[in-house]
Amino acid sequence: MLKVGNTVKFTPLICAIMTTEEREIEFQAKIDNGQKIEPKEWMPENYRKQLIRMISQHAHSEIVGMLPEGNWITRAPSLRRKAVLLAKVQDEAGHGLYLYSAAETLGIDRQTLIDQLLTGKAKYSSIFNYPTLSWADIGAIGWLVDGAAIVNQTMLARGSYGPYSRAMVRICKEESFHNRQGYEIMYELANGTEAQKQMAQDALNRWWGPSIQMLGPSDAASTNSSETMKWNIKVESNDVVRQRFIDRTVPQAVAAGLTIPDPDLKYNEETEHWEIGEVDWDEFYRVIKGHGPCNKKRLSDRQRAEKEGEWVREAAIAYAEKQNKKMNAIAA
Ligand code: FAQ
Repeated sequence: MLKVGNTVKFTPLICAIMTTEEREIEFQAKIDNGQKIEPKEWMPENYRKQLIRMISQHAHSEIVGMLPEGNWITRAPSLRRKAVLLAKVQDEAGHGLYLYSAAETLGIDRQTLIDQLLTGKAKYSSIFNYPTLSWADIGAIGWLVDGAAIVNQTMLARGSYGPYSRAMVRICKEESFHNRQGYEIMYELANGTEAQKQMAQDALNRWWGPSIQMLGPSDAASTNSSETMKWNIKVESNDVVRQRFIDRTVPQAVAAGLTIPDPDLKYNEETEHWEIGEVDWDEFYRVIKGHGPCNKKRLSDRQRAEKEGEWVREAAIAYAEKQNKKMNAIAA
């Protein structure tokens, strides 16, 4: 193993005669040294598998996540709100596309990933299996769901796999805008008429628990963390990220005049953290096993969209082939 400045390097000749065990040691040294891993570099098979699992799950979440918000585009209360919501939903589609591209750098094609979603083999975030019952739910999603996503993803931006960590940088900037628009909706409702305030509080009551759960099971129950953290795919644990989200969000609720729906919530002066009551992990596991309020609808909506979009994909391929032929004829 050569160390040049702060970089761990191996010559191709040395790599060719290294055993798998030696390669794993070299790989771990790069990770521990804070180096990014790029697509063509050697990586343990499980590192590749873990990344494909996580990145594709993330991509599917962005795409399925468009559905609950899309439900309100035609019913947004003003033209400004409609334009903002349209832009947000469009951003989520863009995030899905970057993330599928990042997953493809690991040697899996997009259609395989999409088929895994459509057949129910791949997971997507638990949070998108809840209905958006009122306009305030759009505020709650931006404030809480994007808020939780940002806290998680700024951590993932420090992760070891180059294409994924770089995708996180841009995604987080856009999520920041999403988060502010959501908080603005909630703040205005909370400071509006009594009925509007109640609508905002009701949305917070329904979305708080699922937002806490979406950051993954407790560290003790997290089955992938030992691998994902050893390889810096995640650089902080689920509970650490969750605590940061809680500490950031509780004061925002107070500032808006809303009440976090947790009678056990209290501030610990010593640790300087907000402590919450029991998380409903039974609900979390029920939802990720397919028994949440909207799991069936979300999946059938995506299956229908795939079928209805078939002619667009066929037309795009036919057009690309035609263009290629034209270019080849010019070049000949
Ligand atoms: N939902 O061992 P761990 C967004 C599964 S994007 C469903 O702790 P890990 C943007 C997990 O897969 C939101 N399943 O797992 C937006 C594993 O099962 P498996 C999505 C979950 O990976 C906003 C099992 O439980 N973000 O919101 C969930 O080390 C608004 C054990 O868990 C990402 O995907 C869950 N919530 O840590 C869009 C970020 N949590 O796969 C539209 C990338 C856990 O072994 C509108 N992912 N599971 O069968 C991550 O950071 C990680 O995967 C964690 C979980 C932190 C979510």
